[in-house]
Amino acid sequence: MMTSKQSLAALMLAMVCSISMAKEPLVEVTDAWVRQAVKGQSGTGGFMVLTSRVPLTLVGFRSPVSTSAELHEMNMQGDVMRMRAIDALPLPAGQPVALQPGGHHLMLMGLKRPLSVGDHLLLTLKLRDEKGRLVQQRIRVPVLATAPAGAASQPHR
Ligand SMILES: [Cu+2]
Repeated sequence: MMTSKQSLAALMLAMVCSISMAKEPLVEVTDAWVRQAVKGQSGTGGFMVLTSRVPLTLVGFRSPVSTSAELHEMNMQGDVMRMRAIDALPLPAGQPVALQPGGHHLMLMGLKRPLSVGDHLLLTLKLRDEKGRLVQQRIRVPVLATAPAGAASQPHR
């Protein structure tokens, strides 16, 4: 038999749990993956599709496995594909925005360890809302050798 103090604590815990369960992440992240990196390799790319529920701007990433995590874009300059860091990528409400090979992507630089297929790593998305407030969302991303099947707009079977 629970004391009233214990049952109150249990009730409060249940309330806290239901609140945090109900709070869905602002950004739905699908097909996220980071490309494997062998020993001695200093950087690698990360890819995902981001669909925000409200208008947000992606302003960067953070990961415990690398000293920096930049948002990059790729552009053709003449015949040469070049990439450069950008500060922000708009995420319009309800519209999927793809970070993919050959386009916008996440660049992990200064890798602290090799990333092997089967590993998972934590990534923090740094986002800014329309009022300029910083919102952070944490995701868990698998390490793969190539893009997951179905990532390229093919319907799921
Ligand atoms: Cu890059």
